[in-house]
Amino acid sequence: MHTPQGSSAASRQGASSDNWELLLLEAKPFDIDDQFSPLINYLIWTDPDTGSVLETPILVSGVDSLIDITWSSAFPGVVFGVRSAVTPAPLDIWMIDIETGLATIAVTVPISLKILEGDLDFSPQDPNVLYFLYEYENGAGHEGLFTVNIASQAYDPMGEIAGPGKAAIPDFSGLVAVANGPDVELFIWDTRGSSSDMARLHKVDSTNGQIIETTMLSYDAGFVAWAAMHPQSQTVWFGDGEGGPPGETWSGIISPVDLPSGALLAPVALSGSFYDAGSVGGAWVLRSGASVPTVNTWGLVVLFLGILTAASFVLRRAPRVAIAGS
Ligand SMILES: [Ca+2]
Ligand SMILES: [Ca+2]
Repeated sequence: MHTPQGSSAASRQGASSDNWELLLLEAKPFDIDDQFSPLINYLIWTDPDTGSVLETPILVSGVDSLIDITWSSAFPGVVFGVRSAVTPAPLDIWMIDIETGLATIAVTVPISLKILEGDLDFSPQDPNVLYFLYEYENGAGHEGLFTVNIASQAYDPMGEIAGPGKAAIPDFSGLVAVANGPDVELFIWDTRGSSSDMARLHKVDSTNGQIIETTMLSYDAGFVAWAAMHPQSQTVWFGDGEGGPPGETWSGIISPVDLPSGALLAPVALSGSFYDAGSVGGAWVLRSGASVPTVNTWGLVVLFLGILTAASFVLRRAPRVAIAGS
């Protein structure tokens, strides 16, 4: 169990009245110019109203240098994360226990990239399907997208994000997957929207990574490190790493915005000693003690029944095959 820390019972109650809580990921020591040194990660339950730490930060073990986290209703009790990679190597999707911080590999994706930063989000239509937006060369504008199904391990590389509205040297960061009828639309920030440092918000086709629509924002989004939608309020929060040119200290601002306009609502500064580097990842997590069958659980049941059916079919067929061959 966690020890309440740094906030009043009243604000704790207010922040968690619907059981959706904001879990941030910090990476220490974070230096924008030297991101390939090993980073120590912490999971931090955060009050979005005040920006304060709610409970004792949880040290992540089993992996280092995680750059983002996200949560799925199919896998209660854990968040999924990816780490930066100094040398191209198959990319592991990690599963991190939200109570203990212990990380284990969920899926290894057959992609070899030098990954700097990124953001994750699960599909609102299929809680097994994970989208990953990745930046794989510092400042060179090479940023791509892939999906992986955590249950089946099916992998779909979409390659680079492309289309009208893309900046000459884009810096894509911050990803949320939003339902639009049966479809999924991806919203992605481009923090190099113009020479005046204003950001762009792209709506992207979730099937091919093509930009559908671009909105020029009227504010400096800083260095967007992550974005995550509150499932009930539909408000999207993003973590603003820094407000100035690369190399500045991360400011640690979290901001709610309206979609699809991208309008900025009321930014909140993270506070407390654990936020000296801001947040590199963030997720809204449903913390509930209720034991509810999940899609993943039912998927395993269906798989088991399928194996039994197939086995009985093969056993019934076997004698006839032997007779036919003799
Ligand atoms: Ca990130
Ligand atoms: Ca995200």
